[in-house]
Amino acid sequence: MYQPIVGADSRYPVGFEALARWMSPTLGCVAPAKFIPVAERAGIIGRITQTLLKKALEEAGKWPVGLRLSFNLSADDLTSDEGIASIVDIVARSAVDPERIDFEITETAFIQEFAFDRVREAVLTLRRMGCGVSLDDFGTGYSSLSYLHALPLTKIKIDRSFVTGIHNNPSSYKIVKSLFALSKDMGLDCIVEGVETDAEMATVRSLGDALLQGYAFARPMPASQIDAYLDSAPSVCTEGPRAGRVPLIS
Ligand code: G
Ligand code: MN
Repeated sequence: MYQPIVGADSRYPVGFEALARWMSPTLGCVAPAKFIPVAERAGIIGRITQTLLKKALEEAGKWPVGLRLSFNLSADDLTSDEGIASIVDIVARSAVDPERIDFEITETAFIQEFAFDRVREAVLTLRRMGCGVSLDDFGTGYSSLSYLHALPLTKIKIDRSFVTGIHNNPSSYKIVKSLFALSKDMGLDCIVEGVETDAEMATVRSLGDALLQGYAFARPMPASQIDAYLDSAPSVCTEGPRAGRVPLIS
């Protein structure tokens, strides 16, 4: 599935995050939070990542060239030599410019201490290819700031736990406000995830011009619905290098 990420001011989609779903014949639709950890323990996450990344890049190749793809990586992808080599290979073979891709990583990638140097190397490799790297679920781990300090990241994604009810929760409000300032000072883009209601949207927008994602804009959708979504979404970006409508190039 693909969920749009939009500009706070324009609500213009700037890209989509690819989200894994497993349609099981017996269990129905299984959420990634359930099956990804199982796939990691079973040692098959590398193959799942490869399959999903190929599919996502194939789809992204049909989008207007101004739109980016965000893709979630798991700890194993970042800490095994084959994992990162296969990702580099898939990106290199795809028709999508690496500069249009953001890889999302979470702190769980660093749970084992020995993994830190490997993750750093992996992030550097992705950056050298021209890809962006975002720290996902920012603020929920034990040492988000250490990772922000030590890794060459390009974006942070503020976790939805700080966004839920932000309009009447002063500490959420102050945390998000401070994270906006922090990301700006560090030259990082900032994505606020999990924006579900108009009240949350209005409060987040009052804090600055970040990128937003959540049910308030669009739920994750199958690739087949993206064209229709782009036709109905705010389609004229008035600011920045993509001002004006970019035609589909499929
Ligand atoms: O960890 P990560 O941020 O990548 O997780 C994304 C998950 O959150 C996806 O499974 C997606 O379906 C879900 N999601 C996306 N938007 C919202 C939202 O506005 N509210 C909630 N509760 N979940 C969301
Ligand atoms: Mn994510």
